[in-house]
Amino acid sequence: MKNILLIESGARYTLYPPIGLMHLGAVLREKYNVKIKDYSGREIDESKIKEDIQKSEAFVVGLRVLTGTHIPRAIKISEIAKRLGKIVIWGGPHPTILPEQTLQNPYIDAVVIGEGEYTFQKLLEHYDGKKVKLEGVGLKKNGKIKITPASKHFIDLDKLPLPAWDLIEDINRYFPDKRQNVLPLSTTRGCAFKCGFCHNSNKNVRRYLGCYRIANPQRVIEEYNLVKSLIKNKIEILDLGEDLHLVSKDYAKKFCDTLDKNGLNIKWVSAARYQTIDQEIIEMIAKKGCIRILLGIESGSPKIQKMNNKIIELERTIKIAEIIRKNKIFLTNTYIFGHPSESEEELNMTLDYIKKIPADENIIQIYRPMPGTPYFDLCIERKKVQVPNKLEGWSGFGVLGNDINVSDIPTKKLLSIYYKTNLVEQSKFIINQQKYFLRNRMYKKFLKNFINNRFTFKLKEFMHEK
Ligand code: B12
Repeated sequence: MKNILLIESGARYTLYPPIGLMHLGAVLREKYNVKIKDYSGREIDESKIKEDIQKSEAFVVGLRVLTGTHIPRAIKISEIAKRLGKIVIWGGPHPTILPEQTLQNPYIDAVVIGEGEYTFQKLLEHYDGKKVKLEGVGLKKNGKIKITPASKHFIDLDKLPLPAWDLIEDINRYFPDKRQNVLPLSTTRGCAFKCGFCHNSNKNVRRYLGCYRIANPQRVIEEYNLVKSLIKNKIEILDLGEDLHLVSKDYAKKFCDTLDKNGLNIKWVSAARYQTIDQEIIEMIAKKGCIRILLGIESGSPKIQKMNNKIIELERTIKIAEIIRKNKIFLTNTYIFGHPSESEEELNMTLDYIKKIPADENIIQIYRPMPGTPYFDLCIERKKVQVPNKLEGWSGFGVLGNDINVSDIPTKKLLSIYYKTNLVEQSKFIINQQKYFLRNRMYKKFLKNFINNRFTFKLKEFMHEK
């Protein structure tokens, strides 16, 4: 069996398990010796990378890459791999959206567009000298870039092997606390909705990743048991805060019943839309361990909501938010300030909304143009962003401190409202969170949060990128 090395280029200040690579590794290990390296949460060190690649004796080095801070790191790793004579293949959100431009980089031989479980296998067989039909990939042939059509191979999440948690090195670093660790799980693919700002609305994502799917909740139990058996500390919370977890009442019921049937009494965090939940669901999930839910509101202006493809009915939303809090589920609402074409009057509607809808936490972000989304096209049309003509040009996208004002609100005003509102909201949140830690005698968490809260995190990220 030949060796392959999968690398999570990651971001300097975000340590997160390489879920996408573990999903791939689980399938590929049937035919290859797979190694996974995760450089997230640390500075990249060129000599260490060189050593890792050499030691792996891999014929292919595959990287998972997001738009933004991942890019310069992934280019550096690819350059090192290429110098060592490896075949370099990129996958993940960025090359999925921009396969051609990614391939213009001299250190990248091929890209996988969208889900990789099936198409990557075929690509590896191709590089292994076999004659195969390539689908869902881009590659260079005689110096020319070729993009193949999408694969028709349907990926049934319930038929996939469990993610290869055993292939990651030093698994315990993702679970550092003795008792209070969070296990992130990915049980969905695609999205049932099509929001203007979201990656899931991209045509390549929809075509090459396919429709919305959610795995049978029984797999959550199996994955939890697997990770539990591999780590030395305890898991306290399951994090299902992916793009869209609680998609329907049927699924919510199935999820809760599965936890029950397996006798798993554990806390969990979810993500949904106001449209997909109601009183019955909330009361049910609260009883079965849901402690926090993330819901997007984004804007208080009916015009912007329509543009977002996310209509929020004010009266119903307030009622739902109240029910969530009454059931002691920590409610996080998210908002975007400065949508494309947003006016000051529309932003003021959002500020009013924030005051009306109860929440334990309001996460407010300035709109950040991300490539391939419907809004990105709108920003180009309105001449608000310049499309980078090289892969390197995407390094600052989505990164704090590189904000581009694409709204109709004067920049000074937008930033001042954004920082002022955030200062109030984040302070309220940190105080609430600290109170919660003290109340529950989580002193270590209290101290850690004191040193490492969102303010200091963002400050570090900002200083690093400057
Ligand atoms: C968990 C998560 C986070 C975590 C961890 C980040 C991380 N390392 O992924 C946190 C909270 C930190 C985060 C932050 C951000 N995130 Co985020 N996040 C996610 C989320 C919800 C799940 C990721 C995941 O595990 N997916 C499950 C796995 C199975 O999917 P996958 O990784 O895509 O892998 C599959 C394929 O892509 C492919 N593949 C992947 N890698 C490779 C490699 C090779 C070699 C091959 C062949 C194939 C391949 O095969 C895999 C299996 O089919 C996704 C949404 C999503 N559904 O993916 C957004 C997402 C990745 N995030 C996104 C964004 C925008 C951000 C932020 C910029 C948000 C912000 N405004 O701050 C930051 C940037 C963080 C950073 N600098 O790293 C976008 C990315 C868009 C883009 N163009 O890159 C996504 C897609 C959300 C969205 N719907 O728009 N995020």
